[in-house]
Amino acid sequence: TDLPSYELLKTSFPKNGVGLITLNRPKALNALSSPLFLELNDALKRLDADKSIGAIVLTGSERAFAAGADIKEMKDITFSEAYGGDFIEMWSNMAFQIKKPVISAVNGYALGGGCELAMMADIMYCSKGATFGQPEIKLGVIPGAGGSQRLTKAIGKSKAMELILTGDNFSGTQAEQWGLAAKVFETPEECVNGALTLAEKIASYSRIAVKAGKEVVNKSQELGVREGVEFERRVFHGLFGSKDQKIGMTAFAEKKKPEWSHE
Ligand code: CO8
Repeated sequence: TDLPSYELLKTSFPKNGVGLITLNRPKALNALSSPLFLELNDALKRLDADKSIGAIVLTGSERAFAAGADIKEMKDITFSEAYGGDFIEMWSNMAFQIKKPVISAVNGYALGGGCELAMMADIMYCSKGATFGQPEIKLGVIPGAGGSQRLTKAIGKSKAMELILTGDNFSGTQAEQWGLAAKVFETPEECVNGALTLAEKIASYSRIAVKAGKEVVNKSQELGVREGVEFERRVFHGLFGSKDQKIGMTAFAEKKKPEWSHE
């Protein structure tokens, strides 16, 4: 596995089949500038295409996952520039183009676009002391990278409305209680380790089955139950054309450990 070296990201491969991306713009608390997003999208795309990788972990520092979109970069843009240039559109790549599971490990501030980026991941882990929020209302705007949709789907309308219209922060403990995060950890280090362990487990399964699992769960966010169940069944049927379905079920019947072909 070979990634180019980035200016605003660190990348590493700390466990089997796992790519770790660490946002690395410490002086601006990982504020999400366009150059940072170009690098993030490049790294995600390369890891997604890399056959040796089964899952991706995205994290920041102990102090900040990301303190939001870069306010200084966007403060002077006009409507024409925003609309004409599809401002923010490329921020959605992680949610809509990456097929491998992405796990966000959130420590410190995850505000505005930082909270939205964390929510774009397939699974979120956080530490108790993480600080989440959608403070855009305080800047005279609203969430622009999916916050109003993903937060509402995750925690319900009344609470999401309250948070988005007040700009109030909430903690990692609350994020887990409300179901926004799948797990909460005592410390930032445990949070990142927990995410890496989870990623390694996912990467140990058939890539093709994991890809299908991600696809069908995500469809549940868009389809009604009946259409969703029908979609799931089609994908399930399709897996009987994969080598790994034969490998997995044969190994079970023979009481062996499956050796996945990922095909
Ligand atoms: N943009 C640009 N610079 C930032 C940002 C940001 N979002 N957040 C922090 N910084 C910079 C500060 O300006 C400061 O720089 P400098 O040293 O040059 O003055 C440096 O980071 C350190 O920050 P502070 O000195 O403020 O650190 P504190 O510990 O005092 O405070 C806070 C930390 C509370 C996190 C504070 O920095 C803060 O309130 N930041 C802004 C949070 C915010 O409002 N975020 C939402 C931004 S709007 C947004 O995200 C819209 C989303 C639209 C789409 C996004 C797509 C993903």
